[in-house]
Amino acid sequence: MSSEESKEVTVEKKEEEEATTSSSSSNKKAKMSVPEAADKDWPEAWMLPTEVSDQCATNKQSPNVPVDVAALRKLGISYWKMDAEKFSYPVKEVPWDPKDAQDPKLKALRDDRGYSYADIITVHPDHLPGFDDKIKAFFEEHIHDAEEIRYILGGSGYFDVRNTQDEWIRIHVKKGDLMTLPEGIYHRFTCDCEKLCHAMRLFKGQPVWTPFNRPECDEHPSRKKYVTDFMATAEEKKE
Ligand code: KMT
Ligand code: NI
Repeated sequence: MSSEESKEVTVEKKEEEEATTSSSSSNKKAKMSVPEAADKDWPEAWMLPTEVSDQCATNKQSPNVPVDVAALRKLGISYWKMDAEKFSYPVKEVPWDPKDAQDPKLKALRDDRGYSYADIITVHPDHLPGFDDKIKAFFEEHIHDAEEIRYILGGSGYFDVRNTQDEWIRIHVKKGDLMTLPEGIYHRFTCDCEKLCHAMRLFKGQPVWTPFNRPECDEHPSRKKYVTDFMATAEEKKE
């Protein structure tokens, strides 16, 4: 079974099913995890050149060096395709209250993964106070001590992540993309040339957005955890 298929199976263990003696179907209801998107639906990703002069430009190498979904998964990235067309969202709401539960897939994903907090912001000169400074801060290479979860409701942008060779991968996120970056991964964000990114930020528990910039964060426990969880295994798999 491919890793993609295995992600789509129910998470309830067989033993738990066997332990259910009652024939009542409600007792047997399996807890479903919301399946990640098929590889073909993931955002486009490519290698950046070592030097980038305009952070908002695509900055593809010539010829382009695409990065496949397997490589993104290995770095600990997850991705769900959402229906952002069907539901309406405010330009800004901090925190966001999903009135009548709204999108059932989003609700299921939040319940499933414990994303109890959500807010909505719009990265645009007219909607984000201190746009220029914020954009600079987003583009500083950093980590967080928690997962970074972003659902793009409109517009687009680039998340750059470091691969195990410490090279930059650029991921082009657009409307309908819900992507998670694992705790401790080196990353940065920038708008693309459209300079508009309407996004929901999700979090488990009380949100902490503090970035820890490189290189000061090299010894941070979250960085060490990331290295153990994702870089060591990637090295081992190469052997
Ligand atoms: C981040 O972490 O860089 C951001 O929150 C950017 C705005 S959300 C797309
Ligand atoms: Ni970040």
